[in-house]
Formats: sequence, C-alpha cells, structure tokens
Amino acid sequence: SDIRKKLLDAFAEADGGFLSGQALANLIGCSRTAVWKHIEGLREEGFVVQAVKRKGYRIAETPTALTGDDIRLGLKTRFIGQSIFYRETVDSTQKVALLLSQDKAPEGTLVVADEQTAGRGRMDRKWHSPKGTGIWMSLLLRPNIPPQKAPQLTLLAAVAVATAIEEAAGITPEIKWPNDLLVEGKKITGILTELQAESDRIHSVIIGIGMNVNQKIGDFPEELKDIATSVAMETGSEASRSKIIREFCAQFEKLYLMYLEKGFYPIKLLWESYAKGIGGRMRARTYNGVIEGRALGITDDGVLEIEGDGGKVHLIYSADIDFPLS
Ligand code: BTX
Repeated sequence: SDIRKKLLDAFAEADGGFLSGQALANLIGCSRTAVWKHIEGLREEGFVVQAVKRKGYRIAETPTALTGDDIRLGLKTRFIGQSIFYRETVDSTQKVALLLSQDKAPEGTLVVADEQTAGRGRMDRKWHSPKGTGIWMSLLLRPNIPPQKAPQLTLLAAVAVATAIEEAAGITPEIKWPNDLLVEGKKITGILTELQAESDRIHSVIIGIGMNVNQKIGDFPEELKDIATSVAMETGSEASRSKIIREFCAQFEKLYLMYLEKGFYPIKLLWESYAKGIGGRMRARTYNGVIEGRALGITDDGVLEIEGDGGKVHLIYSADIDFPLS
C-alpha cells in the first residue's frame, strides 16, 4: 500500500537509525496507530523492527526470505519496480505479468516469485526455478516503439542484468547473443522477451529474467551441472536477492530512459563491451537451417551478423548460438 511504501522509504532514508512514531505519522500523513499496524505487518514478513522508548523504531534486520517490502526498501527509481507484485510460488511470472498487463497494470510493474513451478525459457524449454535461491521475475513495459524493435529490449535487459551483477556482487558476466549471461562459459542468467502487439503497435513487452543467485552445485539437476552457475558459486558467498533486484531496477531504468531518448546506439556500445564471441567463429541454429562463420557484431537494430565462409553476410534474428567451435 501507499502507507507501507512511504514507511519503507522513511526507514531507508534513516539508514538503520531511529524514527519516532510521531515523526513517521507526520511524514506519512497517517495516525500513529496506522504506523504501528504497518510495523506489525513488517514484523510478520520477517523484518526485525526494534522499538525503544523515546527514540522510536528502527529496522535492525531485513528478512532472509525475499519479500516485496524488502525489495522496496531503498528502491530509488521513478517507475521500474515501483509497483511490485510478489508471490511465494507461481507457475511462471511471465503468465502473471501477462494477466496484470491485460488488467492495465502500469509500466514498470515487476512480478517477482520465490519459486516457479513451470518456469519457461525460449521455445517452450524449461527454466529450473527452485525455491529460495534465485531471482525469478518479469518486468512489464509499454514502450512506444515499432514491434520489430522489441528485440533491442532483450539486449538492453542483458546489459542491465550484467551491470547489476557487477555492482551488487563484484563479478562481470559476459553476454552471449541474444539472451544468455555467462560466467566462465556457464549460464548465470537467462532472459525471455515476450511481445503483445498488433502489426504496428506494441501493447506490452514482458521481459522475463531468471538469475541463479544462491544455488550450490548440488541444487542443480544433473543435466544443468556442467552448464549452469550461480552468483554464490562464483563469489563464494551468499548474495542478497533484494539488493540485486533493486540494482537491476535502477540500471534498467537508466538504460531504458536513455534508449527512449537516444535510440539503440548507446545501448549497443554497452552491449558490445560485455559481449562474448564477437570476431570469432559461431554456429547459428535457426528455424531455416544452420549458418556457420565469423560473427561480425550486431547491427544498430540488435540483429546478429555472421559472415559465412563464402563471404556472404547473414542477418540472424533468432537462433541458438554455439561457440567456441572445435
Ligand atoms: P533459453 O531457452 O535460452 O534457455 C533454456 C535452457 O537453459 C534450458 O533448456 C536448460 O538447458 C537451461 N536452463 C534451465 N534452467 C536453468 C537455470 N536455472 N540455469 C541455467 N540454465 C538453465 C532462457 O531460455 C530464458 C529463461 C527465462 C526465465 C525467466 S524466470 C522468470 C520468467 N518466468 C518464466 O517462466 N521465464 C522467465
């Protein structure tokens, strides 16, 4: 609610310091009883709120489990993540976001779940989303751009995720075109962009992000052990999922506003600085067959260019990429 949000903003501003009940009531514009009720609500969510006579309240500890309010605590964006829809378990956050988008949810709405029972990747592949370990989220956007430019948003999201992991955890992932983030060749994040559009107009774009954060090797099923990794496996210590989500929201908003104002070019430059495999040989498995050759880079529209052995340059809009090739 609005009161809850203002309360969290006030605590974030106080940065672990005390705020009196009266000061909170004045700041928020509600009664002290309402403040007290919301503080009880925070406690039920797992926040440790200390109350000291004549000093007031302070947040001593945030919950270990992921909660919507924990994500909100200290989120400094204008609209990305300002409306958070958190659930412990969903089938897929993509599905929930689609329903919310049809229900007129505002741009920037973020659906976050602690667990997905039917998380999905591209082409109906499965996305392993076990409870309590990763970030499974979907972001709702309503950009005023032609539908064919929507894939640029996948690349933009990849840059935002890479930067967020860098800022929050101190490791630098590489981006594999178009939608994988890798560390030492292993997948740490996957991105799935889904579009609802007419021929010339976008209704909504839903960007799904699955990030492995606190899994240990034993948490992955056999078939993923050699190809997947997590933030904790790379850094050796557990990371705060809510902090990474806030960092992502801040990075995404900055890049998205820049994109809407200046177009794709600045995003392209950032994307290239994280990209892996450009300049080397790649194999692209597309709907229409396999193309092999040297990856030249991406166009200003985010399309991958591969120069075949005959010298012909192929434009790749959608494919699975293999490299390095042996
Ligand atoms: P993708 O099709 O590029 O990758 C899917 C493939 O990745 C799977 O076939 C499997 O080999 C591998 N994989 C599955 N789970 C994991 C995992 N946890 N870590 C590493 N590798 C894995 C990538 O699709 C896009 C994934 C988007 C997931 C998000 S989660 C929030 C949102 N909701 C939803 O249902 N999907 C998105």
